[in-house]
Amino acid sequence: MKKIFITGALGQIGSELTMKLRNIYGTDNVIATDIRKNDSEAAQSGPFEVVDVTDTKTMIETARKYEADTIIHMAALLSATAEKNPVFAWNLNMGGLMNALETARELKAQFFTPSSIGAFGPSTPKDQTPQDTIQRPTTMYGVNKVAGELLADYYYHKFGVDTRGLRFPGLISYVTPPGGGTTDYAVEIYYEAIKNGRYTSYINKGTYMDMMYMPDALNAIIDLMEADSSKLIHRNSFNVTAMSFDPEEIAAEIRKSIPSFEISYDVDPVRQQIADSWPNSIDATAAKEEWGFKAEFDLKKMTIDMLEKLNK
Ligand code: AKB
Repeated sequence: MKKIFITGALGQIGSELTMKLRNIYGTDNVIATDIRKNDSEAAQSGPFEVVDVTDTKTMIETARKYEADTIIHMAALLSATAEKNPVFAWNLNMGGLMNALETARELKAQFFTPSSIGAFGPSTPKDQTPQDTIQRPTTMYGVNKVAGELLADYYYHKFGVDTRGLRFPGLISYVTPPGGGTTDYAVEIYYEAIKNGRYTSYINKGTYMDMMYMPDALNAIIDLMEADSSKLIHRNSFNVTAMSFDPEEIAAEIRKSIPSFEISYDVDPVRQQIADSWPNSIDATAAKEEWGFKAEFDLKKMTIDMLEKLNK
């Protein structure tokens, strides 16, 4: 049985991933860690340790204590927060990643960390962005993600660490809200639709970005980690996506369930500029071919599920 050590386990992805992994691999085999403990299920339902990812010694010692054979490194600042404090973002995102990779090397563990559509930039082809293409991002988050993809490749080639990764689009979930991302509007809109019947979007109409529903994102992580290593050509990091829409399209979909729903705009120049530098839609063919990536939820199915779950 695996022994999985997760950083950022109380974050947007980590909190749901921890619970799903505990269901599959057993509660005691999934060690959740984060910078602080809270009352969430992920923190309370099984092993939990306070770990600051910039502290190399504590990370390695804690992972060793549990004899971890898999490191899932989720702790990171998202795009909009990173833009507000780029030096801190570099130190946390790159320092944390380096420590997590070193932990995997020391323990001879398998390794996963997410990249993002943020690893692309204004000179990247915008539509059906290929797996292998120009990556010259103009945000600190994007710089971190490109460097992270390369660093994970380096650890595979140089030290034989079994590193794997996905370029995630915006992730939508009704469980733990995201914080500090550019794609967060696509989560907030559902909460506001239920609460107030209206939403003021900080992203302008006509701005298309890739998105995915959290259950598909969690399955993608697990499927990639379980995939036959010899079939992986790309490893770090695969384009994955389930849908691409702009604020008007998601609003129209919500209106099918809440006909009076209204959207208005108060564009945030910082997050709009980030969104404008990212692709409209990415091509996930490599992920489909190399390890069978598949997404179950499109915009319609996700909207029905989100509204139903948030209504409860
Ligand atoms: C963000 O908006 O920063 C993230 C991402 C797409 O990586 N959701």
